[in-house]
Parts: sequence; C-alpha cells; structure tokens
Amino acid sequence: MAVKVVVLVGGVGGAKLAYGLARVLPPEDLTVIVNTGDDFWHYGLRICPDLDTILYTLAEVVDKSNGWGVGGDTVHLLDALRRYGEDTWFRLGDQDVATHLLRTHWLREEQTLTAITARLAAALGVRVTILPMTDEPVATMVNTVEYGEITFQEYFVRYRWQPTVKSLRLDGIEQARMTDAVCHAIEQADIILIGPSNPWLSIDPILSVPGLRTLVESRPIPRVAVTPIVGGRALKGPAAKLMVELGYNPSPLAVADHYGSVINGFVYDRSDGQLSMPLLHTAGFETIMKTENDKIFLAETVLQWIKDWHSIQA
Ligand code: FO1
Repeated sequence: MAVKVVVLVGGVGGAKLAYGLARVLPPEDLTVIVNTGDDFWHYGLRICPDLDTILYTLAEVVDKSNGWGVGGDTVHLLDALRRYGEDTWFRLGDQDVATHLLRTHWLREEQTLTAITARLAAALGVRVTILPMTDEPVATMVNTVEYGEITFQEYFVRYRWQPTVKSLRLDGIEQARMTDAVCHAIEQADIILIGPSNPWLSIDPILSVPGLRTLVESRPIPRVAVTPIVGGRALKGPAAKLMVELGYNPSPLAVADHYGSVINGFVYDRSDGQLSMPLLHTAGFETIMKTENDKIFLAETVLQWIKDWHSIQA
C-alpha cells in the first residue's frame, strides 16, 4: 500500500530531509509544502528562496557548499551591478536569475505561484510535488532592536541574522488562502512531517495560512516534527539565537512545545539523551545530515519508526 507523505519545510535544513524522503519514496507519494514568507522583490524580480532551495536540491543542481543557489553558477550580473555602484548584498547567481526572471514573467501573466513552481520543477526533472504554502504574497517582517521592522532577507542575509529580534509579523497573512493543492495534499496524507526547519521563521508562516493549522491538527494520522535544535544549538541559522531573544530556552522540548497539538510525534537528536514528552511519541535518532547517506538514512529511519508505532503497512 502506498503511503502518502507531506512534509512542511523552509529552506536549507528542510531541504535535506525532503531530499532524503525523495530518495526513498516514489515521487507521486511525496508532497513538499514550502514556506514563502521569505519571498521578496529585488530589482523587480520575485525571489522565492525557500522554493528555489527545495527545487534545486531535488533537481540535484543545488550549490552544495551554500545549500542554496545553483552549483557552479557565475556572478557576472552581480559584477556588472557593482560597476554601477550597487550594494550587492543579496548574491544572485546568473543561472539563478533565469529562475527569477521566468517566475516574474509568468506571475505578470497572472499564473499562480503553484502553477509556476510546477512548471519550473517539471523543466528541471523534479517529479516530487513542490507546493508554495499559498499563492498570495506573505512577507515575514522582523522587528529588531537595532533597525526597527525589516524584511526577512534584510534580517537574514544583509545583517546576517545578527540584529536582536523583538517580534515577528506576517504581512499579508490574513489575505492568504490555502490553495486547493495544499488542502488536497494534507487531506490525502498518511503521514505529515515537519522538517528540521526554523519553527518560528519557516514553519509558523506555513501553519499561519488561514485554515492550514486546523486542517493539519484535524488529521488522525502521524504528524511528526524533526528537531532543528541539537545540544541547545541550531543545526543551521538563527533558530537558537532567536529562541533566546523571544524568551524560550533553546531545547528540543521547547520546539515540541511550540508545535503543541499540531504534532503527535517528535524526533530529537540522540545526542540529547533520552527525552520523554507527555502526549507525544518520541524518538532520538541521528538527525544531523551532512552526507547524502545521512539524509536517506534519517528519512528511512523516521518513516520506519512512524510505521511501527502507527502500524501503517508500506
Ligand atoms: N543566503 C545568504 O546567506 N546570502 C545570500 O546572498 C543569499 C542569496 C540567495 C539567492 C537566491 C536564493 O534562492 C537564496 C539565497 N540565499 C542567500 C539563501 C536564503 O536567502 C536563505 O537561506 C533563506 O531565505 C532562509 O531559509
């Protein structure tokens, strides 16, 4: 029996688990729902960093050292912009720009982000379904001590997530609608996973799309998050620093607690010892994914563990 898996992800961290899942599941059984709160306009181009990170990772063209952008890409466009005196704080590779150009062109033709993402994925040979969390623009705004409210990419890339965060706001979230594709995928899923992405910056925007959190919570199936916090530190990026600034202890327990009734299972890193969390199925596995084999192993291990506790027959 086929097991349909939906995974909610942000960028680089979530892409690793999505990659592992894509290697162990038939493409028709995997749907990746991606945060679009990081999306922004830059030089008139619509840039969707997390969607592209997932797309390039699953297409096996991602820059492996950064985890984003296209491997081996050149930066002639950035060099030319610099000659005009521009501050090129957001690094855009030349091949990557083709993605943004085409996406922007198709958006101007009033195609949806869902349809555009499907076209880009098909062209790159990706058969797994990649879905933006919504077709409406939503922007994660970061209220900082140093610069006031700034866009996510200014916070993350321009200031290298060093500003102190006071609060977060999702601009446009009230107008965002759950797409039919996202709704259908969640309704049909046998397992819902949350990747080891930043709960506040990457997963909360997805769960905040009106109706989405309630729909996930209503599904009587395994709903399992994988920790992005190991040994009190973030696997990548600002998760632990942000947790402290928002008043949380950076621990796997705090992450599980934050997801609350969205999840009924939680995977933490085995180096954190034996953790038990009331009302949750928990397991400690090797969650740090450095190599291709690590990604495949974690995906396989998590799926097998879920099948064992939920007696789902593969
Ligand atoms: N991340 C950086 O740290 N610096 C960059 O200059 C940068 C450029 C960039 C261009 C295209 C793209 O799709 C992603 C890019 N990223 C860059 C990654 C990205 O902004 C973040 O990793 C995510 O938004 C956080 O999930």
